Amino acid sequence: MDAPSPLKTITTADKAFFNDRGYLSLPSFVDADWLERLGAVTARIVEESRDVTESDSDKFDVEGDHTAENPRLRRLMKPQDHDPVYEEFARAGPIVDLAEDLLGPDIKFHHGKLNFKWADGGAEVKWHQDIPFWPHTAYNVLTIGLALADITEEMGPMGVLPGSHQGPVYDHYSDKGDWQGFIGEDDAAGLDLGAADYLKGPAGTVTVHHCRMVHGSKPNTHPTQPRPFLLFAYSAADCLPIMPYNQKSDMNGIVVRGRHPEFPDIDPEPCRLPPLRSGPYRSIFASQQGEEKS
Ligand SMILES: O=C(O)CCC(=O)C(=O)O
Repeated sequence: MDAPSPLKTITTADKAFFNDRGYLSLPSFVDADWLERLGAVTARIVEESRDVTESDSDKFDVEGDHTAENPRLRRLMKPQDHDPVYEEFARAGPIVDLAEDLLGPDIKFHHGKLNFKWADGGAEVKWHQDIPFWPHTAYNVLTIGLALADITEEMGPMGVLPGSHQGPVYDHYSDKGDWQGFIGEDDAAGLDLGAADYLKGPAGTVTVHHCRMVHGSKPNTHPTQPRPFLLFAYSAADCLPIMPYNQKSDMNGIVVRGRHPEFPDIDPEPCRLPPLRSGPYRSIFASQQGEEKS
């Protein structure tokens, strides 16, 4: 008889897959009760966005043609600060057990976002890795995504390049030395983008990607359905952010599982630092599209 799994949410084969390929896609991971609660809050947030006329740096990132009659959200920033249901999910939802299975017993929260990618053209996310945006002392960092609605091929599902977390950390600066927030053409030409796995699935599907994973997504071409994808990043607690947080949040750096470590984990391989920000925070959508201000 097989020994009982020491893991709470996944099989040892899932964990081996994550270690080898750098990602997971877990259909039906989140139950109907959580989906209903998160869906109700999200519907309320969309209603609230009707009063918004332009993006701000704290809550709403909207497309240029967002209006009260036709809301077009790109992102709700730091959802954990804007409603207790998102906060409860980030602090104590089933994804924290999943983070523990992959990172170990002591876990720190890093940041959260809800990427809407609106219907009928919602923006692409160019190929990038996460860690150059928020370097840590080591690479035991991952992001967990939850599909709040069914995500089909035409809705711009997140694509991951299997195994790329074991490759280099790419430069996310332009040839002129400006921060661009995506992997430049020359490096991208060397990637086998045809091997990308696009993580589709019914509402409740959870994805995990390692902080060095090369990933991105195409525009949402569905005529009517946005693609609400809730993302929370966690690290092993001894893996510490090197730069200031991109956004101030009540949950920045809190230990959501286990305890604060005695010593940091320090990986000898450095990651080029992003620039120190002097203006308001801009989302990845704004920075990749070269918008002056979000
Ligand atoms: O929303 C997506 O498809 C990708 C999200 C992502 O890579 C990011 O927000 O950093």
